[in-house]
Amino acid sequence: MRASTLVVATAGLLSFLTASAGLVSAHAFPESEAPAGGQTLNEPPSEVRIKYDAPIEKLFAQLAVIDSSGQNLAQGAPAVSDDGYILAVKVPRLKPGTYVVKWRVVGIDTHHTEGSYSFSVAGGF
Ligand SMILES: [Cu+2]
Repeated sequence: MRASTLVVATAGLLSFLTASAGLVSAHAFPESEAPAGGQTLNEPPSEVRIKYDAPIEKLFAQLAVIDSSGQNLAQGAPAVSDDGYILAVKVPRLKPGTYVVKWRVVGIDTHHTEGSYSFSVAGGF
């Protein structure tokens, strides 16, 4: 009983904090990623895509897909959707292995955010 009350209170506080932060700034953080961080895919993806929780500036968006030898396999500059929420870049057919996605964006409030995560492509048969 007490435990569930605590969970509800914590969730309420978190949403309050999130709402407050949203009023003060619009730092852009990933809302979802495809492939997702930690995911292992049987079929290699044709692109890497990140959806942000706030619009980003097209001009400063960076997205790299780095293989185990340190090479960036992203094909050209990443594209930003018209509404500014989605950053995506094409990749060649990825071999089995683990890839690190590194992103760096500037929100429309001019604040920059950055991060990285990895995903894997399953080994051959
Ligand atoms: Cu900000």
